[in-house]
Amino acid sequence: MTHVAADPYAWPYDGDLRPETTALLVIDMQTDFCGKGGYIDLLGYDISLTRACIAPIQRVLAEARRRGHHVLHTREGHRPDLSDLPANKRWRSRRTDGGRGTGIGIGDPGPRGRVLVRGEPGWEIIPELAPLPGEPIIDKPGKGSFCATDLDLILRQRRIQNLILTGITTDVCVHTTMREANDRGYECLLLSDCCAATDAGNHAAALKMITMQNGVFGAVSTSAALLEALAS
Ligand code: C5J
Repeated sequence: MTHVAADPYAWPYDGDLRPETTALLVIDMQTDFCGKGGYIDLLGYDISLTRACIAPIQRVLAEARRRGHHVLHTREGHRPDLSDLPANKRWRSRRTDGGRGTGIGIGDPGPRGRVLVRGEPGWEIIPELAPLPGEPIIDKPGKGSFCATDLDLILRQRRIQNLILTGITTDVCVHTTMREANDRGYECLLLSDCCAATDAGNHAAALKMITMQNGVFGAVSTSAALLEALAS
C-alpha cells in the first residue's frame, strides 16, 4: 500500500498506487495557454503565472516515465474548418474585456498562427513537455478532456483507476476534467504546483473546492509529496 500525503485524505483511498493502475495526465500545456503570442497572452493575462508549473511538471513527468506509469497528454483545439467550434465560444473569445485583450479570438490569425486551431504553432504542446512516442495525446474541442474524446475508452482499456492531474488552467480545463473523471469513478489527485491559472485567486479557490465534503472531487497534493511517496 502506498499513499501520497494529500488534502483532505491520504491518496489514493485504497493505497493502490501501482504504475499499472495510475496515470499522469498533462493537460493543455500548449503555447496558446502559456507562450508568448498565444491565446492567453493575447487576452492580456500574465503568462508567467501559467508558465510557473512547467518545471514541477517536468520533474513529475520524468519520474512517472522512469517508473513506467501511464502518461497521457491533452490539447484543446478545433478543426481548421471550425466545424467543432460552437458559435458562442468563438464570439466570447473575441470580446475585449475592459480594454483587456486584442480582440483576436479562437480561429483568427495571430502571432502563433490561427488561435487554438489544430496543426497551428500556438496549438502545439510546448517543447519542454513534449510527449514521447507511444504516449496518447487526446485532442479535445472543449474544456473537459472527456467530452467528445476517446479518453475514457483508452483509460478503461488500460485498466487505469487513478488519475494524477497536472497542467493548465487549474480553474478551467483541469477542474472540468477532474470533475468529469470523478463522476466516472476515477480516483483523482491534483498537484497544486503542477497546475496554474490566469489568476492566483482562482487557482487557490479551485484547490479549496476539491477539499470540501471530505474530498468532493478527490484530493490535492504537491509534486514533492508525490515524489516522496513514489520513492518510499
Ligand atoms: C482555457 C484551458 N482556459 N486549457 N483552457 O480556456 O484551461
